Amino acid sequence: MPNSATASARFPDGFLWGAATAAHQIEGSPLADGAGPSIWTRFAHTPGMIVNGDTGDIACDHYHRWKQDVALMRELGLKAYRFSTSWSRILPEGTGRVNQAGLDFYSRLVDELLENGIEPLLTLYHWDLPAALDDRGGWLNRDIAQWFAEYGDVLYRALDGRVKKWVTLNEPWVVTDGGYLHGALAPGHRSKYETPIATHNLMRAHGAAVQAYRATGKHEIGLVVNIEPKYPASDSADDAAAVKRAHAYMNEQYLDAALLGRYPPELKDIFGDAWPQWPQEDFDLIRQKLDFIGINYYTRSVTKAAQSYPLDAAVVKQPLGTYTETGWEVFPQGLVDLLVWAKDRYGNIPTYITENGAAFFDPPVAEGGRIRDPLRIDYLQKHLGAIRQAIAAGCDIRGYMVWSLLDNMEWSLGYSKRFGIVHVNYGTQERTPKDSAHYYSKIVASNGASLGEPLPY
Ligand code: PNW
Repeated sequence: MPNSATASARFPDGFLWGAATAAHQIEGSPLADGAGPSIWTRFAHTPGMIVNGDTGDIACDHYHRWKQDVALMRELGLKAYRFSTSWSRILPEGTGRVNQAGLDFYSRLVDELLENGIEPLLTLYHWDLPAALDDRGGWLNRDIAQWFAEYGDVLYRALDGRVKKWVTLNEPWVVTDGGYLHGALAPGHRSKYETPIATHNLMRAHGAAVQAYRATGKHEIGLVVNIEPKYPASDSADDAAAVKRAHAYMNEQYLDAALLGRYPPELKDIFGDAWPQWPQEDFDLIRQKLDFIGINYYTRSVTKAAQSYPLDAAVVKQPLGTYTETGWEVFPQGLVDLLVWAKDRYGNIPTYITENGAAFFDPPVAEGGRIRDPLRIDYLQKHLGAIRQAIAAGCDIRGYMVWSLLDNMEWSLGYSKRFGIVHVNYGTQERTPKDSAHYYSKIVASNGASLGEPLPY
């Protein structure tokens, strides 16, 4: 049995090493060249919604610096790049008229990636819904399944073949929990009644976009979810029940729908009279054959029964735990546990880790342009070790995308948290690879063999 501490254990041949970003978080220029506004353009311009009043208007200016950013990826030796397209750049009204200039931006980016030997992984929806569609009800309108499939179809026709790995949605749980239940993310609603409807329409849209892909696309398409394993705070029956609720709500809800064609029964207990009955034909649409799943992993939570809305569960902070700057516990074993759980529950579907990474305070750029970020290196080393353990346990893990290539706009936290392996100076837009980028680059070049070497600190 390969052991996570074995220096020589490489990853499987062809393992896809890369980095991830999302359109709204890095591009800037959200209204350039005929693009329509998205709900994030609107949300960020609503006073009080984002830390420090930050917006995505400039972000990392990737909209103008994409070529330089691809060159940077090449210097780091990345084999893949996961990014998202902005729906309202391509369809300013969300449906109907195509804005060719928006489509061309992504077409050039894809060409540049391919010329540099970097495989593109394209996510259709990373949270920036066209504002024009939000005005028509957004994720609460059942028609959105067709709107989303139409948007997907425009991209499939333009890019399939050059893009061979497609993702429908990024993290539907965050879209609904943040956007429709607690209101911390766009569009900022707070409704227990809307939440299951938004979830269901996201999943219908996912199904419709996969169906549309099968009609024109020739490669692979999947779904990306965030999974946060839940562990009980005690051995009490109440805490065990709280863990079951939290796990069903966050982890099972979306994969059960997409892969098993149903929702877990705990959701009815959580949402009570706000939980609708859906027709069987909806599940026939939602449940499509997927070529892979993507899993985003950041942390676990230790969970106890507590009065909370609507879950009746709370996270228990670990006195001996290590926490990142977003308050997330560093817990690599959770990644092993969840990958084994997913394999056992859903069958061994080819899986990519589509996001994993950490926000830590970085010191200022030192002489020689060096940025020392030992905590991020430690985080990466431990989580890659966890992936190797999961592979040894039989999980079909095909690749890893670090979150994130660049420091960027961390949604409602604005620019206050830095997840990049590359530092961005938002004044000058200068990019400086942190020590973690050099560390990761070696891992990529050695297909994981350098993971066993002593850390550079
Ligand atoms: C992901 N949670 O979001 C997103 O896909 C990225 O865009 C984001 O920048 C990154 O993680 C870091 O936050 C998440 O509360 C947001 O469990 C919240 C959670 C998980 C993922």
